[in-house]
Amino acid sequence: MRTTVGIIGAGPAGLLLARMLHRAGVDCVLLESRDRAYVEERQRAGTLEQSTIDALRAAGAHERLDSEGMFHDGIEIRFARRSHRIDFAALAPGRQVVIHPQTKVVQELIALNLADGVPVLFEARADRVEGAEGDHPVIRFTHEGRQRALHCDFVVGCDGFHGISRRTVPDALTRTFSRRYPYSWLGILADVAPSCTDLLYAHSPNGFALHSMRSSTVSRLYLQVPNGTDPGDWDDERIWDELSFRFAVDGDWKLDRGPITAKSVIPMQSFVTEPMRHGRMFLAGDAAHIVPPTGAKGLNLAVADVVVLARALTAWTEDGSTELIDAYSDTCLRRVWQAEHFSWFMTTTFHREPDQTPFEDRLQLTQLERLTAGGPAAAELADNYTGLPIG
Ligand code: FAS
Ligand code: PHB
Repeated sequence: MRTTVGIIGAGPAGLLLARMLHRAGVDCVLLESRDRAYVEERQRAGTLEQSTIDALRAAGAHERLDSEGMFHDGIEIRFARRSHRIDFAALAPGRQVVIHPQTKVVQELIALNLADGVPVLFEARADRVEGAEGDHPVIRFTHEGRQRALHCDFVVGCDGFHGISRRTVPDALTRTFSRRYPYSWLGILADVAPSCTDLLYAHSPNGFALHSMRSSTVSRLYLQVPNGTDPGDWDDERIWDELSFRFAVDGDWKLDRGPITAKSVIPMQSFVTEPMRHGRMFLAGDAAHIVPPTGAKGLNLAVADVVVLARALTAWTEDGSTELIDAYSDTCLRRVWQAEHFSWFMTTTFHREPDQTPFEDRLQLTQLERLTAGGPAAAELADNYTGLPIG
């Protein structure tokens, strides 16, 4: 097989890149190791920032977003039994976020790519990338029990944190930066209407909790738990009791309960690899960086990477120019590190470390007071949360 751009991974990054390249007339082939049903049903992100909304609209991949998405002009922050709203309309005029699950984004992008005849090969596992240092890289992959080769001009690793593409880069040529957090999230899906209008982030003496949603009848909630927590140790009543404690606020608000239909524990890690390029292979999305989900940036960073890369690969195809290709890694990393900092900031402000001291408790409360006082700290939060412009 031969193509201009060989893409590894049919997550949001790979699927959106394939659509943008196809619409720009650039040939590509997308290899995905899992089957279509698995990829379409994997529960993950839920919040899209303005730049992602804009990118999906520009790529003609917004029909379900605009018809099913739950658009929000703010978030709620709760601590010390008080609630505060971060008003995006006032602090980041013209920018919103939308609750639109990653599953729906992926489903729409798969349908659009297949309808346009973009070669998306499911159950096609990339085993290694050869010749990335030269002008004709090859992806060796296994599909339908056969060893096959995809000859490319460029390879893009959109294969997530556990994929193979990052490992193709020699250790001596890469720098990695990482932090693991001493806590995880227990995430649930529940058949109950959300008890809040906007996303609700709560700091409490027992730790962090987040109330999100998937529809007017399905809620998505998370609570901080110790690393290594077994979801089986948390029955519905224990989960709802603990969430009610963490969301407690003066007044008559209460957390509505319902049957929990899914439970999972999500570890928290910050990670960046530099550079995001090795010869004719580029890394995009979780293959290059991950963030703790507190800032809702993971999916959004993946989108921003491929928007930058699609422009660069299209320019090369049109006139052989390499300026944008050569700038790809630095352009993306500037924004990646902004999002890494914001995600670290949100995570360490809202979560209680296992050995946290009373002094650190007070620092967190002081930081939360600054964020909710409506001044520059609130503006910076709104700016980051609704998404910085894509470079
Ligand atoms: P993805 O990991 O989505 O996709 C990579 C794809 O590559 C997968 O389909 C995989 O099967 C495929 N692949 C891997 N190796 C391959 C190989 N050798 N050959 C072929 N294909 C291969 N972000 C948020 O903003 N908010 C959240 O709440 C949130 N929750 C998360 C929960 C979990 C459990 C995880 C793991 C992540 C979460 N994230 C969240 C982050 C997540 O949404 C990612 O940022 C997003 O999926 C990144 O998209 P991609 O870079 O496309 O990678
Ligand atoms: C979600 O809806 O899954 C979600 C929302 C905001 C976050 C993390 C997850 O910060």
